[in-house]
Amino acid sequence: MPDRLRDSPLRWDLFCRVVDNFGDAGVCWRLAADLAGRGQAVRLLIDDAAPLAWMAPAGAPGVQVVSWEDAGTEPGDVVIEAFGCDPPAAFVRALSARSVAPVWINLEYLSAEDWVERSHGLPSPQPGGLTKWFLFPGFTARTGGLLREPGLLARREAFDGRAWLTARGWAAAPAERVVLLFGYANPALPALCAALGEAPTMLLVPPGPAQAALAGLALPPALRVRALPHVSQADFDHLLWSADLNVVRGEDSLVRAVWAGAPFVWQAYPQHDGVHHDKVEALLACMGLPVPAQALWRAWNGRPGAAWPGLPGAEASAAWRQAALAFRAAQAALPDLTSSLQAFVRRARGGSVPPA
Ligand code: TRH
Repeated sequence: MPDRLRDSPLRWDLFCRVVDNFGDAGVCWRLAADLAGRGQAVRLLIDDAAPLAWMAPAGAPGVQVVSWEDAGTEPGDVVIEAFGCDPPAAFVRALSARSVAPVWINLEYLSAEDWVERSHGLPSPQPGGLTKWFLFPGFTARTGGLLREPGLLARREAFDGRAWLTARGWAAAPAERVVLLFGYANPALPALCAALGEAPTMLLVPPGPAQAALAGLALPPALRVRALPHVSQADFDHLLWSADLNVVRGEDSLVRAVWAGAPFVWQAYPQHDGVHHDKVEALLACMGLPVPAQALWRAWNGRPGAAWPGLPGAEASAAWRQAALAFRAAQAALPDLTSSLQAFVRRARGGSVPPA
């Protein structure tokens, strides 16, 4: 393909359906803004734009937020449906009416499980002679990688968390460690609070089940809870960069905790059949965490039979910090998700991906 064609900006239609929580909007907004930051023209078609009011109050140049009703029937060059959200039927019919069919991608959920590598890049034939491609984010070179905007790690490196917290009016005392708690409802919360209260701690808690539950708990004197308002995604990153320990959940905050480079505990989105425990084990298997940190992850995720282990001691904590930095470095050495998507689209438009 001539370079001129390969490098010209494309029009991307990114469909997002907000199912629950904030991850659907959060992942899609980050991808939309990252694509636009790389010169692409993006329509983010979202069925409930309400979370964007606090997540991205300033919007982003190059991203147009559109409701599903206004999707129209003139698709761009690339159509991404996030998490199998099924774009409107009239829009899908219009895909095959274009002289060059758009590249149609289903961007799937993040998981470290083995099957992701096998499923990444698989085509699925669709009516009208179209192909839908299944692309997966992930933690290995045989997946699409993680969202990582250009310059992110340099910005993180130059960031002074304590100064930022003070400027926001959330200053930590010099002796206090800073912990961010973003989680689902969790019966282990009292045990975590007791463990955190063994040393001076400022616990930053965004709105949600943890914030609500903490209001009714008797807390140890050394544990100071700060209930936060919703902040923008950029400031959510700043919170993660300011903390000595991050407790995160879902998909997007997991990825951002990786880039923060501090020890973190991940709570998987709980599923009734318990499959989230497999996701936790798969991620643990590639993170190289010391055993006490692994035990904490399992207990925080309510793994059957996992007794509450307390927080890792000094030696394990130091090993945990090293492991967090090593994992970040390993992930940063892989292509980021947006670059992977762009490379895939270039290959698809050039006819060099395997046919369905
Ligand atoms: O909200 P989540 O639990 O979202 C989840 C997961 O994505 C899960 O896999 C999916 O199945 C479910 O949604 C439907 O956690 P997550 O993924 O970390 O998304 C939170 C987003 O909210 C993230 O982009 C950060 C953003 N955020 C802010 O920007 N500001 C805030 O103040 C807070 C609390 C969050």
